[in-house]
Amino acid sequence: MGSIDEEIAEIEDEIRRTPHNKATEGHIGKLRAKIAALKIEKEKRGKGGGGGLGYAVRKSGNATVALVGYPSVGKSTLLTKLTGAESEAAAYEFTTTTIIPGMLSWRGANIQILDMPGLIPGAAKGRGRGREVLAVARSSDMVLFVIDGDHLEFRSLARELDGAGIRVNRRPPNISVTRLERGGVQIESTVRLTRITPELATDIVRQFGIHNALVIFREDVGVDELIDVIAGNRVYMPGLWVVNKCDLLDRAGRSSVREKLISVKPLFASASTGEGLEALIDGIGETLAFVRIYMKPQGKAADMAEPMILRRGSTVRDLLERLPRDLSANFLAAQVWGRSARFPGQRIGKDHVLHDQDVVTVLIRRGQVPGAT
Ligand SMILES: Nc1nc2c(ncn2[C@@H]2O[C@H](COP(=O)(O)OP(=O)(O)O)[C@@H](O)[C@H]2O)c(=O)[nH]1
Ligand SMILES: [Mg+2]
Repeated sequence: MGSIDEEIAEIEDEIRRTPHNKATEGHIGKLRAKIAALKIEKEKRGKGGGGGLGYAVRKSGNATVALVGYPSVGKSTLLTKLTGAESEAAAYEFTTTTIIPGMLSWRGANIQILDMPGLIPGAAKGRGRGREVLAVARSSDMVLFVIDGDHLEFRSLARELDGAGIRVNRRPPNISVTRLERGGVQIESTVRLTRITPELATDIVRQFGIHNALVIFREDVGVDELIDVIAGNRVYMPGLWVVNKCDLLDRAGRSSVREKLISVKPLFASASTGEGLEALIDGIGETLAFVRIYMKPQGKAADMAEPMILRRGSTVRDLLERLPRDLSANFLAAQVWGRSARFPGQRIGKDHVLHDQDVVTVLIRRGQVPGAT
């Protein structure tokens, strides 16, 4: 407990009491910015007590997926069915939260799945070890939301993650904020802004203690997006929704659930009967969007048997991180064949974005002897 928590609670209370309409929009926006600024302040002071990162879940495999859902929807049963991981055997404990990892293999990629204690409403505020669970979700690559026919409050589940700065299935807003020495807060935009006025944007920037800055909006976004950009500690990741226990739903039940969750297009599965699990695994793999990169040692044939697995959007730099150190340390350039190449064997640098099934040769500085691989 501290005065910052109290201050935040008071402002949240004020937001609840204020009727939401056009006339109060600006005021509420400023209050939300104030809360975001206070949370940053709290993190700075708290360090460790603030529920930030630092929970030692050992990530392994090519990507990590966090199972997120209310208690008893079948997360642990799903983990066992998907990965064969026995909860008891694989359990490891830190603080009072137990995170159980399992590993799934999908088209050559190893996907780590983390089973976690159920979230309860208020988790983002620290209820029910919620902060620890959210910290683990934050450091994952994807969220798998698990719900069942009795727990369809999917919006509140998503809101818990949102409160922890986890943005699921959203892109980082295209706004740049450049701090300046003087000149006040200047708001510019390359598109017409319909959801925020320059005056309100200025007020929000100032709430964060920034008094001189150039802010450029390159898309038509609102207060929340601006706050996200200034707060800066948001993470963006894909998510997928699965309605477990579909064996308990008859046809009418399923269509009513599908109707209610239309905005998140859930998959249906049953950890008990196994129905829908194959499709769920494909859904997870496709959502993670892997690319396979085949390595071709200079002057030799490419290794088409064991690709390097990266995430879509990865660059040569990301690839180098996964290769033996002597290759990255002596990197000169790379050559690429495949979809990302303008012509076969194109010479590329570290920022080049690789595509699925590209073939890559790493060229190293003269005089260096390449090691194994
Ligand atoms: N009918 C049915 N029951 C399930 C299914 N999956 C899990 N359960 C049951 O739901 C209860 C809670 O499951 P558990 O995996 O512990 O849920 P968790 O709290 O989300 O980890 C257990 O009694 C499971 O046997 C399913 O697909 N169908
Ligand atoms: Mg469980």
